[in-house]
Amino acid sequence: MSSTEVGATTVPVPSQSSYQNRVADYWNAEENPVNLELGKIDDLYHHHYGVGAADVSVLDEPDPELRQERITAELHRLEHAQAELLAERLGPLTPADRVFDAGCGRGGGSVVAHLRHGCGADGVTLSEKQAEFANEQARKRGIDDRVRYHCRNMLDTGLPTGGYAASWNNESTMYVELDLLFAEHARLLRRGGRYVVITGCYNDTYGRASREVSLINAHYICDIHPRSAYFRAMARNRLVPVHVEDLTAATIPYWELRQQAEHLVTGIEETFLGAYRNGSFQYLLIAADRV
Ligand code: GPP
Ligand code: MG
Repeated sequence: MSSTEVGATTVPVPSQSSYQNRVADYWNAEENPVNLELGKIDDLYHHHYGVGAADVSVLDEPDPELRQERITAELHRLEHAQAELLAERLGPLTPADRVFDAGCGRGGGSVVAHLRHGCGADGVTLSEKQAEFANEQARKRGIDDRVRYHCRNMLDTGLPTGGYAASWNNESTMYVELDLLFAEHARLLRRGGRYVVITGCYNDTYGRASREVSLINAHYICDIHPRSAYFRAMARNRLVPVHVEDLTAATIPYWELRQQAEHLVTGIEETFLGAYRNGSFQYLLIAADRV
């Protein structure tokens, strides 16, 4: 807690906002089977959705227990494909490089980047529990000297200026103001470094946030930005887009399968499908160069 002068009185300023405390509470308490059961398969715990064609034959598996297992594995395969898609866009990287994972969750994305490129990684999350979990996973894999997780604010990381060859947000930008976020990425990235974001954004061509987008905001306690806001904020913060990909069509099969996974649903599945189908919401990848 620091303090600030207002007139003659001194008002305490908390180091973390009440909103950020509520977000941390959510993720400290979160234990959705759709995240934990998928992660258990290969100890890669993701907090994002999937991309690519789904093998819907898993739904026809006659043995009920095996059917659940096969659906779980198929959803995990699609989420892993999304993580690889992002990691591929970070490169080329070498083991001498470090990367920064903003909103790292239980840590899966940093491990995927490390396994693919050999790079070191720093992940940050507001959740103490997630950071501890992720560090424990890194210890179990024997990569804790290379991949580290910190309970910190992605807007104010305290990590070294210019220390990173690449950085990303995988579905975590909707918790922060984009100008503040991109200023921190621009500070952390070396000149010529690569920034990648995968996000759900609302579609400016639809108008303002739809009912479905508002329901998603309420579900996760977040504030989904319009697509346009990303490009404005990047332009203001030395990040120049080099690749933009609309992944909306590629993520719909994941949601269609997840909707039928009775053992894993969280209740938000219909809303995502409705938002994508009525054109109010898009799943987007943007890669940018730090100039
Ligand atoms: C999913 O994490 C992502 C978010 C919480 C951010 C919101 C994303 C948008 C694209 C709007 P998760 O894997 O923990 O969610 P779930 O528990 O639903 O699988
Ligand atoms: Mg999930």
